[in-house]
Amino acid sequence: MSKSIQILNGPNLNMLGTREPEIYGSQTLADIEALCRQHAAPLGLEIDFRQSNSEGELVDWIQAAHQQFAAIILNAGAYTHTSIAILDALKACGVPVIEVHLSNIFQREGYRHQSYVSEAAKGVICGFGAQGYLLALDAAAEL
Ligand code: CA2
Repeated sequence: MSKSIQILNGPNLNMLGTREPEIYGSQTLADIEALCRQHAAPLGLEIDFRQSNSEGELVDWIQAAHQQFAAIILNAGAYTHTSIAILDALKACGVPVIEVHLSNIFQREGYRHQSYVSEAAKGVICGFGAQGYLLALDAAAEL
């Protein structure tokens, strides 16, 4: 039976490909989802790929991940730097979390250097653009 991985994307990531390609690349979120599906299949992984601009909806999905998913790959967008609610949900859900960012958040503004998600994450991948999601799938396959 193949294992299922939940890939969650936070606010504004639905806008990828429309602006700031020098920071986030030119691929859309749909392009990234297609790449993830292609990459996951030979690893024997199924994926559930979602995006929300709402903090509460992300918390709901994380709460529901318990006993459904082998891992969560999370790009929480700007909530990374602000959301104790997402951190609490991640800590409680009992599912290993891999944090992903398209950009290298440590090369950017100071307010992006802090991640609340990292406290609950098994590992963090940032700065590799869309490739970071694929690296996270490789890591999830090893968990
Ligand atoms: O680098 C990442 O993946 C981020 O999680 C992306 C977030 C940012 O707030 C984090 O600090 C780092 C923002 C995603 C917004 O993406 C847009 C793309 C195009 C147009 C508008 C927003």
